[in-house]
Amino acid sequence: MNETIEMKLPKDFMLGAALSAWQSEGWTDKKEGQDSFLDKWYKEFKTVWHNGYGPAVATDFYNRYQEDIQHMKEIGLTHFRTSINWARFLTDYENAVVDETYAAYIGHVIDELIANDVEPMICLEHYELPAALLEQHGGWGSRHVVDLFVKYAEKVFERYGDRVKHWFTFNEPVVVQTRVYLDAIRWPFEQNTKTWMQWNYHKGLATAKVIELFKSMPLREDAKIGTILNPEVTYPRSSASHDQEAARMYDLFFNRIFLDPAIKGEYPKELFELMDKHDITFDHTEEELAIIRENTVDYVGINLYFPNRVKARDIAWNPEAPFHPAYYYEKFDMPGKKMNPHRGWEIYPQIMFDMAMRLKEEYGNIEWFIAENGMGVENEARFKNEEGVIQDDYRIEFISEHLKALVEAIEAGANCKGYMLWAFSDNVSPMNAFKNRYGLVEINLEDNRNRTLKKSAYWYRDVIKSRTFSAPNDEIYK
Ligand code: BGP
Repeated sequence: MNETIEMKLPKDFMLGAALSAWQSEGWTDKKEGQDSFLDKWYKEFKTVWHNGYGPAVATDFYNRYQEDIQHMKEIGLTHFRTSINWARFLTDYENAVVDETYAAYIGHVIDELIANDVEPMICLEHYELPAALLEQHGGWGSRHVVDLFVKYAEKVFERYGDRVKHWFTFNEPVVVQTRVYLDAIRWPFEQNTKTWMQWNYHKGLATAKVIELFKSMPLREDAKIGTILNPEVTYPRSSASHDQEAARMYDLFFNRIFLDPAIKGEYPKELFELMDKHDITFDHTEEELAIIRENTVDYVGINLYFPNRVKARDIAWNPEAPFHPAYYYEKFDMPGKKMNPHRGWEIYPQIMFDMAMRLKEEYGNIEWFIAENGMGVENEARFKNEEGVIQDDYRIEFISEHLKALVEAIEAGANCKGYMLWAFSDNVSPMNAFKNRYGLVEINLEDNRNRTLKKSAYWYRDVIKSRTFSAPNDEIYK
């Protein structure tokens, strides 16, 4: 047994949980032509979706949000983060014609949250790019799609800007194009590094343009806007300079490409040099770069689950292959690392502390919070007790270790304002669907998707109430 230590959380520290629209709501009332990129991928290439589950029903949040919000209230979540499904919010993307049925549903969800003392946090895109815009314009490869996103954002702010305080442009904007165009491991399996880079840039530009719009609109006075990023804390294999360089390159291509424009308003100069060298420079104008410079975020949400470990390449990059940033690094499989075997992710709470110090030292100690962290575990039903409650002590340990590292970072001066667990309830992941369960609340697929709180939900409730928790004391983060 580990020795434990009592930890105290700051008084106003946000303690909530997250979900997204497409991973929870299901397709009730969805109209023809309202597929998102994820819906389309599910329809076109179902074989890769675990046991055939996907966004079609998801957790049926659309029909069951009242019940779910009662559970949020029972747990005492201070905040709930989700997204609005762009593909469903409009019936005509070019002219931003609002789907009144879907918009009314979103309005009800927001009102119900507020009435139950759960502050909503709303993200404008959690991979819900309309499939029609992918087909007609190449998705985020198109400058026109950036403008359509701004039009959509305007409609959203008009409807809910009086009630919602926390706004975000994207969730993990690097992910879709990295899986699709860079690594080509997801439908439609089209490798194109330049397209990857263009998507990265247009999402950065879209964030700045939406912020510009946000500042011009009459919203709640205390309304704030940010973006939710997933920079990976990247550790080099060794202290040798070639390994250090590999980590620095990874960081430039995957982390700084979003962190720098969002927070500092500019791209690293070196990134432009590298893009030129490899002929993948994104199309841009000086005017657009000025918009990025002048419209930085109020705060950032950071999704952080696992460390990234790299080393210098042992084998030279295949000169015939299209350029990939892996030209500069290889993944490093560290012997002895602690694993969550279900998700295949390393467990290393030090990432919380190290990310916090980085934001403090390199990004002006901007306000931020953990927008996602959590543990996906397969076949959790085996951990049920006689009352049918999943005894997810592993999740409680995971959260406490990570929260402890965060509290220690705050004591060391980090400007971290909260922690959102992924996820409020079990939900559908891209491809893995319901395989790995993340929720405080179980969704029982064998029994009409009924909800049951897990042990972690009661534990989290007590943490939120008492603002204290006990954590293993075998590591001190510094
Ligand atoms: C994040 C996403 C979430 C969620 C989570 C869990 O990257 O923002 O939408 O899915 O990861 O990961 P996975 O679904 O791959 O298990």
